[in-house]
Amino acid sequence: MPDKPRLTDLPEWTALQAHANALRSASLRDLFARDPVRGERLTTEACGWYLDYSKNRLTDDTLRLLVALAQAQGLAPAIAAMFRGDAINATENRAVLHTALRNRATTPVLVDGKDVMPGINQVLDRMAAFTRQVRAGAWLGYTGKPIRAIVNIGIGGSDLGPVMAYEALRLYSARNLIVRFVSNVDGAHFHEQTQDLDPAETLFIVASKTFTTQETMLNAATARAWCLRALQDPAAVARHFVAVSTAEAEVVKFGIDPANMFGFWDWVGGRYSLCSAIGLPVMLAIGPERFLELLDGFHAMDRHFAETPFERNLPVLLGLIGLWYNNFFGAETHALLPYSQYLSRFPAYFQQGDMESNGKSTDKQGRRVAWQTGPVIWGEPGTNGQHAFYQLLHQGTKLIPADFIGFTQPHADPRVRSHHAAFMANLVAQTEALAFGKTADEVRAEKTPEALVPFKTFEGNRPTNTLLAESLTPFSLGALIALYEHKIFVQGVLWDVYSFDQWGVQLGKVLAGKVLAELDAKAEPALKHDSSTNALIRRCRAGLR
Ligand code: G6Q
Repeated sequence: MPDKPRLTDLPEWTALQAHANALRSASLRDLFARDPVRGERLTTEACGWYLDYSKNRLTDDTLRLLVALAQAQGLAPAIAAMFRGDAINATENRAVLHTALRNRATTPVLVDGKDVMPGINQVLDRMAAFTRQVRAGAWLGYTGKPIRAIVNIGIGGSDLGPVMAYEALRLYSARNLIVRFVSNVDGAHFHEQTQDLDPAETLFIVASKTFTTQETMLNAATARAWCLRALQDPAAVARHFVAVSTAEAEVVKFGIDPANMFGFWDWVGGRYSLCSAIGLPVMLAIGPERFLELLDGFHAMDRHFAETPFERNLPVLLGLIGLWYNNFFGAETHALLPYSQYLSRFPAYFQQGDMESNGKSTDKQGRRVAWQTGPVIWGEPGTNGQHAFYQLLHQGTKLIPADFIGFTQPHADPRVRSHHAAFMANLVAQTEALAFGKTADEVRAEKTPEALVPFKTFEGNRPTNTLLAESLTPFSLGALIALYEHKIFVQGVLWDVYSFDQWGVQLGKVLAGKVLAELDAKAEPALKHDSSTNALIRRCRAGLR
């Protein structure tokens, strides 16, 4: 069979390149002047989210050409293959079915000929029953005290999603439950997250797909020792530890009763696992009903993604626009700027989601790609970011496309309702300033001394998307997360990379094991690394002794 044509050899790619060259000097000022309704036309809405993509350096032709590229790269069959449960994670020979986890319609989804939906719903029911017990104070610790604090121990995909969603949905959370997260193997994290807790009232969730991750296992062992030092009986583990994992044998080996284990499956990738039992701390915080609303939001966006023509499909549009700057304008990074303090961990969550998925340089045929793949994803909530790094967005030499995410309705707390106009004014003003800047003549018209004019001029033409929903609810959060998950999928298909493996994480894990043995060795080990690594190991050994 002849090799699949490379992305950059496709006529659709060449057409985009020519189009990009023609459009390179176009300014958003001109594009808006030419079309007075551009800001209403280049918008679309789904699942409660309004997307305004008019402040991008593109025309109707750009979108037509980008959609043609998506079609040439087989985006439609790729979407169908994911939802159908094909083993699209080919390097690990696995299906990719986070969409089944929130398939609220419960239509059958087959993996190896078996419907996975009954298993998914059974785990959700068990999570809900457990959650109700804990929240009602009926799940008692070993000494008979109800649980007051939940500590989730996990890292990466078993931490970032729950942390982000817990923060995002604080408004909906039970305020009498303390919910904490320990991820870092730096002992300081465990120390700070537990030093004010009482082991008799604390429940640990050990969340690890593999149950072999070094950081999580060390933190879990420390938690168990801390608990048993206070409670003095190994039987206490059953009341104070539950596990979320795919690896029952490892969970048992650790000493957790399988009756206290909530399972998931190898077709759920770590960074896509929030809707699985990995979401247990979120369910404990907000309750089962709200958790199901979160899943409903995910599901609504899944349906939108699977069923909507590309031209009006939110994840497809975000994916294509991102590719436009990444591959035709040399943009190296992409900023996520939520105007919501509750979404403070959203950029970090999708930093992993995006960079671990599309930070690849080998195409699906095993060849080195000849095009740019995933961008660096970063960001902080507004307005804080405005007083920190936005200077570079406005006047730096780099092109940084950015997504502004906000909510139109004010916070429910009457004391702060009046903040919202000021908050949203900033969001809107930033996108306006980035797009249209300020010309030298406009600066002069403000009677600015001539020497200062170049410094106070803003080129503008900095592209942004704006995403608005009415309010941050479990449903709108679910839809937003699914939107970005599918954006990543779209880009992975177009760049022809496997988005659902993460071999790049393995090398460091293996080497850390080797170095750990050398740090722990009683006798001076014969170090065979390079001179820098050897010297660092010797210095660390000296500190450890
Ligand atoms: C996510 C990655 C990675 C993983 C962690 C934790 O997609 O695979 O972040 O989630 O390494 O792994 P465990 O859940 O197996 O502990």
